[in-house]
Amino acid sequence: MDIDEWEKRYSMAFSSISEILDNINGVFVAYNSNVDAIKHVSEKDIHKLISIVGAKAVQQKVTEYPREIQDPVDLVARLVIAMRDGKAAEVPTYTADTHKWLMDNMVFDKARMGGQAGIISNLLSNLGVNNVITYVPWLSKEQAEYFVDAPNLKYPVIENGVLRLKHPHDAYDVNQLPKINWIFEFSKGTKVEYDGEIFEVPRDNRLIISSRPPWLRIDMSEQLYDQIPHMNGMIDGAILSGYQMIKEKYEDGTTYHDYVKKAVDVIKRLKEGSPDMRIHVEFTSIQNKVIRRTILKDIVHKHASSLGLDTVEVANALNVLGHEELAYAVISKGENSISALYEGAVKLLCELKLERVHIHSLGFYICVASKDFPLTVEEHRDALMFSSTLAAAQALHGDIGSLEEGGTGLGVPISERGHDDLEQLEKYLVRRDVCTGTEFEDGCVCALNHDLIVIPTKVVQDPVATVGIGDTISAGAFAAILAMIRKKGAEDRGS
Ligand code: 8BR
Ligand code: GLC
Repeated sequence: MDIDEWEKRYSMAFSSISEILDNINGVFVAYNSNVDAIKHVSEKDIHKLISIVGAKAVQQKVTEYPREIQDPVDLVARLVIAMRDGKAAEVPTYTADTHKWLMDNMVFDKARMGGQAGIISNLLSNLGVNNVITYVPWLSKEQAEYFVDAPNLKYPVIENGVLRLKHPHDAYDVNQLPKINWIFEFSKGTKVEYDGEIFEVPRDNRLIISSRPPWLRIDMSEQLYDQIPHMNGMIDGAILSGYQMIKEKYEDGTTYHDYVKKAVDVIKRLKEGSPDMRIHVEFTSIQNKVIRRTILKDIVHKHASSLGLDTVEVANALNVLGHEELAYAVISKGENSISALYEGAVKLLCELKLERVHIHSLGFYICVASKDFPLTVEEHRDALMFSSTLAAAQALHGDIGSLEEGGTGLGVPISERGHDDLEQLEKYLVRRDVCTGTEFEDGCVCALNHDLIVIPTKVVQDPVATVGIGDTISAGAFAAILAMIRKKGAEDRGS
């Protein structure tokens, strides 16, 4: 299908999903909201940071590839790596000294709602979803201020043993401290030179320094856990994220096993009495491989229905699931990377017993879905086009204040490069007899064991920021899916 035809489909998909979004009763969103301190890193900034900590020390640390920020050299080294590769990454820091050092040596440009759950909650609320029940275990006063002031955004509290839904502004804990992450955004073309090394940033992206204070727990009070079934009638699905914060061991003797069990129990409770409840897990960059593997094998496997991730995250996931070669092929720059991405998506779908895997990349999305999912490939495709439109709006404005503003993404052209990249996948699939070229053309493939949906996406030339676009894509598509399932359910009951 040529780009003009795709553009037409995009408009139709956006308006048809917009019309039915309010079919959704509600969505539960947990666990991670935080404050993002965003700094756009210029050439001057990166050279200043390198000179403060010393170019030789940075070079040494770049080869060691720190997976945790213990001191400023670790931080600058990970920033140099992220800028060199143009890849997104999130690295934890367990010491408050990192934030202090950054405050002493940098000035952030702006502070915004951060955390996958925080960003998604505000997005769904702004899109007008009837009930967005957001939950963060560490709701501080400062954090609460970053939630949009809208009546459809609600926070669960227990009063006299009864579940009540209040706005986060009326539900925070006065004694709770905020979690503040640093986001370093960098732009394509930025030149970096140090200790004999020289490179140019290959694409816009960001590095996240994620603060992990000792009180951070992916958790829920017993009382709230008991009351979850009272929420179920109000929601069609849940979007869960933040599991990356689970630690192997805690100072009080508990371990990741305790928190994984709690996480799974919450999902089971959400599904109690609502077997059709759909659970989307938004994956992210997880440095600790034990935790990464556990999240996939013990939380996502069998419990989640849908998984959203970017290409680096696909490689990371495949890596801990024992598919090192495929993981390597996914991140390689060669022409096989797109077919490896597809094969990786199928592996995740089957091995993790999911209904749907949505991979987003710059220029195209690939989604694989189980054959018994209650939507057609065309409907899946509408969900993807809806989400790509939102992503473009977010890249344009930095935020999406309303469904109407989301629609401004329609004005962003579809990436020709993304459209061309898909040809590699087409050749691969046709060669393997997975589909014919004609079937691939419109992005809807009904393969033997799964459905495959691929779309070229809209890409903004100079994005305001890239942080949070992945969340917008996954949440937008998942909301569209929930709306279509609801609509179908209503039609089936009517007929
Ligand atoms: P993560 O935050 O999960 O890494 O996802 C980022 C996603 O944002 C990418 O997969 C890509 O699809 C999208 N994106 C980026 Br990065 N830059 C974009 C741009 N300029 N326009 C539209 N989408 C973009
Ligand atoms: C992660 C980060 C958070 C950021 C978000 C964007 O959750 O911890 O700081 O806002 O990703 O996707």
